[in-house]
Amino acid sequence: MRVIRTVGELREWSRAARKAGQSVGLVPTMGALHAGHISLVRAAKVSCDVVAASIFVNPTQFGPNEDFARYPRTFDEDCALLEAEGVDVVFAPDAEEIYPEGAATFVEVTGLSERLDGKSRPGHFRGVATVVAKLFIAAEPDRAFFGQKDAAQVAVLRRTVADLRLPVELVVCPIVREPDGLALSSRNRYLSTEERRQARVLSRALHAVETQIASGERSARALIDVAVAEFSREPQVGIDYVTAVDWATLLPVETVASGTLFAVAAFVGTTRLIDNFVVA
Ligand code: PAJ
Repeated sequence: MRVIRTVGELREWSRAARKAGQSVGLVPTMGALHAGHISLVRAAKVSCDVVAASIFVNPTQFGPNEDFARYPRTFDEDCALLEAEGVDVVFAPDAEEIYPEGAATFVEVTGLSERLDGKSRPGHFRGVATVVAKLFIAAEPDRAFFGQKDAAQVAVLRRTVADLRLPVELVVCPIVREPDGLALSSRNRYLSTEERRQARVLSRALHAVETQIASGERSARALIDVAVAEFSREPQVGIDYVTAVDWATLLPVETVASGTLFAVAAFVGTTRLIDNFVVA
């Protein structure tokens, strides 16, 4: 497995692969890899001839009071995991390679970027769209793999790819969970034992909503109330949002239907966790 540090080398590698008739897959990550990330790598391995994973803790997607400085960085362990999965290239640039001195160009997805996580994390999706566009321009992948776990991120990136007419197919992979339902996240490692227990309320609330949908409830208001009631059993957990939205526009719906995104975000201690499901 090759570790590449510069955009120029990554592009050279990708172009050589394409020239040899190979399809190129890209799995963008911020490292601190877990089974959720690995599921993306496996999906990439299945449908692409060669696979690059990027590891870059992107400073522009963190707010001034967020966890950029203490975000877990486990590069050696990450590389061992990726190598075991048969990844061909790890792209691990430093910040100056992605944001050269004086960098002033950003990708801004208006509207969408102010909804869901973008509402409580101003500037977050501008940072995400910018870094992912840069990764796509550098790696020129045929397909790029993302988790449904970050469903609003997926909506923003679909818009970016469509608007910039980037020649890349976005592949969205299912949420990988702990046995008790908690969605895997690099931030789960911030949780104390007690917070880890409290964190189960996110998936429990979603499960309660899914059960109501299965028995015929379609009113978004009623379904949100079901989720909020479940959250109220864990009063230490602070709701950021509980919402039913159109997955493309991230605008609220009144009636849920097939394809509606039902999403939650909540603070467990100081750790912000998210989870969702898409109505079948
Ligand atoms: P990161 O949080 O490292 O996540 C990398 C990818 O893994 C994302 O597409 C995310 O949705 C996916 N992922 C995380 N947890 C998952 C889970 N439990 N099941 C399935 N997939 C999961 O998302 C980012 O990094 C960054 O915003 C990035 C796109 C790399 C841009 O900096």
